[in-house]
Formats: sequence, C-alpha cells, structure tokens
Amino acid sequence: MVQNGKITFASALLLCFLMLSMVCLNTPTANGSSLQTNSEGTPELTQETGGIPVQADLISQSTTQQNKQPLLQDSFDDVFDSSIWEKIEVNGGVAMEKDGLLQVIAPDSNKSWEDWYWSQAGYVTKRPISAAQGFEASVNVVELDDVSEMVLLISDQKITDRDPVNATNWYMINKVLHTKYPNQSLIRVVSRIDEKISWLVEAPWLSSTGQLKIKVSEGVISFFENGLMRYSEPYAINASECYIYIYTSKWGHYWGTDCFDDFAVYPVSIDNESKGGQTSL
Ligand SMILES: [Ca+2]
Ligand SMILES: [Ca+2]
Repeated sequence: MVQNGKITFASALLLCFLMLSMVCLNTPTANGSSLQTNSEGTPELTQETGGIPVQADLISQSTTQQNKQPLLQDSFDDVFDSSIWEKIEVNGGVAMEKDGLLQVIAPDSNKSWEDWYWSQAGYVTKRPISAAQGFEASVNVVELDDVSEMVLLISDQKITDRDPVNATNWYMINKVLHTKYPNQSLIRVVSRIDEKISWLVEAPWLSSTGQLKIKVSEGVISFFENGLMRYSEPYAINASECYIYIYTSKWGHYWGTDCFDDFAVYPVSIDNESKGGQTSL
C-alpha cells in the first residue's frame, strides 16, 4: 500500500507539473500600444517536445554567393559605417561595434519579466533595397545568451526610435532566448501585413547561434535558420523597396550584451538559379 501510495503521489506530482507547464506555455501579452513579439496564441507552441523543425524536408541548398557582388556588406570591424546604417537605440539599448562584431547591449531594467520593460538595439539600413528585383539578406548570430532575441526583419518603413514591429508591414525571423521556460528557446517567423500579425513558424531553434536569412525572389519570400528553410510564402508587402533591420528586442529581466557578425545583402539572379549557369550581374 505504501508503494502504491508513493506511486500515486508521484503521479499526482507529475500531473501537476504537466498542468503547470501547459499554463506556463501561454506567454503573456505585452501591455500598451507597442506590438511585441510574444508567443500568445501561437499554435506551433505545441511542437515544443517534438524537436522537429517546421518544414524540415525543405533543406535549402547551400546558397553560397561567392561569385556575386554584394549589394551591401558589413563585417562590423569596429567602425560604424554611416553610409550603410542608422542605429536603433530605444529605452537605453545600445548598438556598438567592438572586437569585430556588432554588439547589441540591453540595459538592466531592474524589473521583473512580467513588467514587460522593452528596449531595442541594432541597425537598420540607411537606404531601402529593391524587393522587386529580389535579394538575399543574411546575418550571423554569434552570441545569444543574455538578451531576449536576435532579429532579422524587413519592412517598407524605417523606424529607429521605437520597436520596429510598430511598422505597418514587416517580416521577421528571429532566434528567441526563452530562459524562463527551460527548453523553450525558439526560432520564429512572424509577419505583419497591413497591421495584421501572422505567427508563421514557432519551433525549437537549431542553435542559439548561426545564420538568419531572408530571401525575396520572384514574388516569394523565404526564411532560413542556419541554412534550413523554415518557411516560404508569396511576398505580400506592396512597396517595391524595403529596409533591412538587425537588432535585439529585450524585455523584463533580460539584460547584457550579445553579438551579430557578417551582414550581407546579395542580389538574386533568376537566370543563375534556374539554369545553373554563370550570369553576369
Ligand atoms: Ca567582424
Ligand atoms: Ca552575452
């Protein structure tokens, strides 16, 4: 009987834990008017135990761009290039090049996670890129262990004084450090078109580090994490040009310094891709 009692008690504990886990998965929503990239209402959260990347069958072919001239490129060699970038620094966030990296620094807000104290730090391109002609924008996340998330975002609007997700139209892919819930570190693909947010992918990340890439080609936008295609759909921003953002957006008790490196934007060559031949650009 004692043995059964122990088993029953352990089962009850396990059940309580599972129920608590389910409750915890419902990430709270940010207050106020600012749109934030929380996970509320995202059905993909149910995939947390599977560890199977969304659309894992769509492994991207290695899109090495060694034969193409980049439209933009920065390896962040300690000097801010004002011909390429403008800074996003909101609520004490700081973007700074150091040690050959773009460091994004989030202040200690001295508040709890639930207080939803947000800050942003990073870069946005000074000039827009032609979405009509297509491009591949990529950046490496080389460190993510302090701030909340590392974001690659494109938008037809340039915002530097608020969270860029306030823009009316954007697409993003981001790695999300979610240490409040163990094993809930995520890769996300999210869009906002005409103010309507769509949570397109939310799945366990491949790694805290690695390349984020957005490709726009022939009216299709595709998102890659560490070379794995996570999602693809028709490109829906009406504007013919877009700005490219790399930044962190942090909330609550997250603070510290994390790093990007090796940003590049390449043209896409339709002829090159379809024929596999050499096409001058
Ligand atoms: Ca560098
Ligand atoms: Ca760090």
